[in-house]
Amino acid sequence: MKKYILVIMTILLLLAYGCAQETPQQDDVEVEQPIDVVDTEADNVEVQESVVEVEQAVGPVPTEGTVIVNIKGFAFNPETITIPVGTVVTWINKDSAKHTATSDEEAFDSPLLGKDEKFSFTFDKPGTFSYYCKPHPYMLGTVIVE
Ligand SMILES: [Cu+2]
Repeated sequence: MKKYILVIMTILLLLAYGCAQETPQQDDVEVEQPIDVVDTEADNVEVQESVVEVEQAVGPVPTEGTVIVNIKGFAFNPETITIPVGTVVTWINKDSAKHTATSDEEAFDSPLLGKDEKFSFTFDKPGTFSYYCKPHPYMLGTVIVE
């Protein structure tokens, strides 16, 4: 019987390990779940189901889409974008000068972005979001979320 438990434990460890490799962000969840169901063969089946569930849960992060706004020549490009709710906007600074993307209404605020640095924000509410660059307040942009 002890041998049997050892075999199951080994299988579980392998499962947990394989899972952890695919989804490194969710280590805790996957490793903890199998541990309290080690007793019988029936439980072994349960464990495999729960591993599958976890994989589904951490599958592709919801990406309705990503829109890139380049910061170049002291301007946001494109200056105005219209996106559906749930879209991720990523600003990429292409200038050697440092810039920010800072919401007028404090909905979002990037750190100072150096050259080729990025900042992403998910727009999960509809509305019109005006923003500017802190060091260069004449740099203006608008995100319209529908
Ligand atoms: Cu700027």
